[in-house]
Amino acid sequence: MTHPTFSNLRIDIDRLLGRLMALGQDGALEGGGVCRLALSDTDKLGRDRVVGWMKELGLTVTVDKVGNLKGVLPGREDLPPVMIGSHIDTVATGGLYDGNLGVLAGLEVVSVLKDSGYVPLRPIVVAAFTNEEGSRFAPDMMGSAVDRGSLPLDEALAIKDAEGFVVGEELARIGYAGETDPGHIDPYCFFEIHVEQGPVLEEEGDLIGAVTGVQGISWTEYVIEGESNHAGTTPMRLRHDAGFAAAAVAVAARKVAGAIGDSQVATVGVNELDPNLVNVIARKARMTVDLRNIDEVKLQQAESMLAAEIEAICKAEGVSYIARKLARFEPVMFDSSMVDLIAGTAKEQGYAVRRMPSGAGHDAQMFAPNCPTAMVFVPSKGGISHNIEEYTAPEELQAGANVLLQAALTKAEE
Ligand code: HGY
Ligand code: MN
Ligand code: MN
Ligand code: MN
Repeated sequence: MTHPTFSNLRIDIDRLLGRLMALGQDGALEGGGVCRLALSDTDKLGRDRVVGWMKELGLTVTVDKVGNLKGVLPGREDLPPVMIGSHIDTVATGGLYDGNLGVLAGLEVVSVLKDSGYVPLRPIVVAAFTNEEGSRFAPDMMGSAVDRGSLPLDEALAIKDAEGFVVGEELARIGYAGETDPGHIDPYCFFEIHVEQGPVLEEEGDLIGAVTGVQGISWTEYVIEGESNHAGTTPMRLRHDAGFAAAAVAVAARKVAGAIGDSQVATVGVNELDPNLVNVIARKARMTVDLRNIDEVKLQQAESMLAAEIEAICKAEGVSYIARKLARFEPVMFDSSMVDLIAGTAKEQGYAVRRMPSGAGHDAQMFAPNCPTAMVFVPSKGGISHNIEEYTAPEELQAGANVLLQAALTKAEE
């Protein structure tokens, strides 16, 4: 499986940890963790730092029109490159590893090549995609979706956050409205290493996940309009309570997940009431529902079941609602030969490996329809992520990055 010329190469875990901790300073939260929302001032700090490292490594750096960063290390021949990518934006209660590991492990691969003097046949590209999280600007995976053509650039640049800030203007404000056309590099193949963000590897005692595919994602925002009124004087029969309707929708989403079963998940992550006062019946509720399933047909079933529930809830309460689709990605399966490569490389290095789907969305899912794509998972302590307690042990990071190194160099010699 591995090539004699590079099978002895290994990553430097102290250097990788050093970069992870340094990047974790950009948007560091008081009690630990990181808040580096896409296109915020802290995202700029992180971008500046990563671009600095790319330049130190002698990479040719490009910033495209949606702010995707790419650093190119030439190969022996000018062939379609092996791309290693992920994201450095985080959710507001983010950890040190989600996304960041994927970009910094890519830089670590480049550092190992620089140290060893080994030049692979194909160029290596390290990419950091804009707004993978989608917490501030929906949809998620925005930069990689634009890069792969599944989201039009102009549409992305016009998207607003809840406060009315616009993607294109925020990119310019932080100095990352690049000149290059997104998607200017079509990779030979794509790798993403990522923390699992779930409990499976830890519970099963496996060290490496050879990811088989990524769940489909359906994000919908509901703005429910009722009638504000006095909490004490308004008889129950006369209420049009947007807050109650929103709560009933959350219960319905949970019910739908139970009815569909298997890998179906449903989350109400946003639920804002207006005027949000103890003695006022809410006139308005803005909420979101995140539905996911690895099976597209079941995901569609979940969407239509929930739609029927919401229609009935709002009718019964005498409130109106507007639904707005924030994101919709179909499930993807990764190229089986790439999954085999990850599993085989991990086994060769003596790591317990399991094939598994990803519950979280990833930039890799945007590349899967275009080119052979693989993901390497490493365990998340307690299955925790999107939480400041997110943690993966150094030896686990080291194992995952070494599997990435060997797998990426194997492809770079094809
Ligand atoms: O929502 C997700 O799964 C990813 O973290 N954007
Ligand atoms: Mn991520
Ligand atoms: Mn995430
Ligand atoms: Mn990802």
